[in-house]
Amino acid sequence: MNTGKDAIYSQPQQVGAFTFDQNVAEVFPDMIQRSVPGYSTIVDAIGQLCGRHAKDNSRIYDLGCSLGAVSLAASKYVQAQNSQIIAIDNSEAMAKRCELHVQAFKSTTPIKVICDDLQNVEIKNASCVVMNFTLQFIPPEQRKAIIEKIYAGLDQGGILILSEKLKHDTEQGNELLIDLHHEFKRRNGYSDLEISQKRTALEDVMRTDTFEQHQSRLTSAGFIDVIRWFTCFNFASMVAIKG
Ligand code: GEK
Repeated sequence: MNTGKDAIYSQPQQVGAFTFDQNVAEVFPDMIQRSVPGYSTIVDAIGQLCGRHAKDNSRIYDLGCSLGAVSLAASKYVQAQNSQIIAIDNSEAMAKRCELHVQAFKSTTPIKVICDDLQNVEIKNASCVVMNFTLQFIPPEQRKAIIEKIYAGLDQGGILILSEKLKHDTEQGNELLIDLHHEFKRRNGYSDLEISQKRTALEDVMRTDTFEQHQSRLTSAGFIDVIRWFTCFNFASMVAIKG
């Protein structure tokens, strides 16, 4: 029976590469809540940021939407007239469940769910683009082009909200932040086996950058300011502003 509790790595197993499949989609709210420090705070604040920046007749993009938490938070706060939220995920299991959540919520700002690679989707007339823990799953060599495409699709004064797990630039600092994060997971009920098997599964799938790498990529693309508004251990969220 599925209880909604993440027990995917609770038994010893031959660990393969992590994928956002049906098993993950079924337990995703529990998994992300127990794994990402400050997740609920981040999602709600992203909704507020979208509320402040969304303009009439513009689009808000939620790239790598999973089950639509950010889209639903944005729809709670956005007052702009004739705006639309576009939620994109390339996992069919996620996009299907996201559609169900969106239908159940009945938002005043319409939310359109698209199952596709975010790189295939045109971004235009955007006042806000959100990547909440998604860029880290894109192969590093493709990240620059994605940030440039987002910049081009944003209206003047538009924002990109980018949340990521970060790598610290000293080995000692990095180990400290990893330790603190693992302790956070232990306190949320994950065993050492679960933590270590998940780490193995993510090894080649999630490759983290340092804050400085993100900042320099964003600035090179044209963003005039990068504001790091949330940090807890090795997790951070930033807002990049198009002038
Ligand atoms: C949340 N934002 O709850 N195109 C589209 N989607 C992708 C791609 C891609 N190329 N690569 C990965 N994804 C969510 C959480 S989870 C983060 C985001 C996590 C999708 C992938 O299918 C998954 O649903 C999501 O990005 C990353 O606020 O699990 O740590």
